[in-house]
Amino acid sequence: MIDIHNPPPSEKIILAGILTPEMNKDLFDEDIHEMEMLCTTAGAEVVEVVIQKMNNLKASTYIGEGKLEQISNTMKLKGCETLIVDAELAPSQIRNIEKCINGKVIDRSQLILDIFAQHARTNEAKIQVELAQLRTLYPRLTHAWSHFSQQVGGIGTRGPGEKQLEIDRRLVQKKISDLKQKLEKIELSRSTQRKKRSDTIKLTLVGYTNVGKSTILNSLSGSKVKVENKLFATLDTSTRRTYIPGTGEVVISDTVGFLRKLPHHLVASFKSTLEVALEADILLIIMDASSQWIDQQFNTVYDVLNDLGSGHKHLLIIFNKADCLNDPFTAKKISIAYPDSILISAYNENDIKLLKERINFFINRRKNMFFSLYFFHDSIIGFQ
Ligand SMILES: Nc1nc2c(ncn2[C@@H]2O[C@H](COP(=O)(O)OP(=O)(O)OP(=O)(O)O)[C@@H](O)[C@H]2O)c(=O)[nH]1
Ligand SMILES: [Mg+2]
Repeated sequence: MIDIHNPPPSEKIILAGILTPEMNKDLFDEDIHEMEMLCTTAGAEVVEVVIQKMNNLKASTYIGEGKLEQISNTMKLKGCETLIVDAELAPSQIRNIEKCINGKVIDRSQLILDIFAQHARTNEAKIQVELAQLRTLYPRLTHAWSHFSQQVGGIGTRGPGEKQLEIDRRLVQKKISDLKQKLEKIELSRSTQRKKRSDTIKLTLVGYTNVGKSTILNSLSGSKVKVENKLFATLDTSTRRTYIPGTGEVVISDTVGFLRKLPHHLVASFKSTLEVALEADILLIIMDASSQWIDQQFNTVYDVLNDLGSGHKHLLIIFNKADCLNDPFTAKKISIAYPDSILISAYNENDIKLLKERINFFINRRKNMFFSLYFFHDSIIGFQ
């Protein structure tokens, strides 16, 4: 349990990334920038960022040995005990790097899982995070087991070490299936609640993390969902009712934010939460207008929605943080690239009024489209 009144001193870390010729330099820079934000969100202080350009990744240690020696020296000099690597590392790579630097190694998935574990508040979020952690742990146990049996292998060598790992594996499997059952129960009671609201129009806010989804939910509905300048502040679906002039009462849900290269175990565990997006009549995709990586972030959101099977939904794109734009060209560029979008600041009352008008217009246009399709369909039937 984290004591918020006496937070632990921040852990000093070194962040490392490898740039190979086939990688896109812009995306790589975005990854590193995101990793720095993730480290800060996790409570770490990034003492140095080390980038190594390599033609090929090193299979055993991912990073070149010379670079690891340099990292190890810097860690000693600056009093760091942890190296965070911007990659998905195999368990053997983690072990090998740890040996070289004589310190702790964390990869991108572990870092994100750690943040999720810190931010989980509700029972459901805690179960989802634990499930993702166990799913990540499971192959590491399997690996340790196969590594052990390969080395020792053969008749007469099946000692307690192997048995212990088998027991651990079985315990993890049992725990995973228990947690899945608990989640299914929670999901069942949520879907019963959702059925009760089935005739009300449902809007869901989706988007990259830290773009202002919860702030917009608060501004639209007058609620006080937690807002923080941190990645993954929201892990649970908060649903609020609000009134849209011209439309009437609607239900709006907030969701967990997306990130490029989210660990797939995490996406799998949070699937039920994200499935709210599937049930929405309209998806409000929130974007950060001040981000340098608008297109990449939009593509990530769109890909996750497609994976969930809701990419075809009615989408209204909302560019938030208009107050952070320093030049008029960005607004112009956005309006050309995303012609049906709206640019607002969640903190500007007038913008929120305009947003409600746009939502009303969007809902009515959708209704009209539905009716014209219905009559078109009817007239074809009548013609036959
Ligand atoms: N300047 C400015 N800041 C904003 C605006 N909207 C939100 N923010 C800030 O952006 C940060 C993130 O806001 P949230 O509402 O927590 O973002 P989120 O998308 O819900 O983030 P996660 O739940 O972490 O995915 C907070 O510091 C907000 O105060 C805006 O229109 N302008
Ligand atoms: Mg949020």
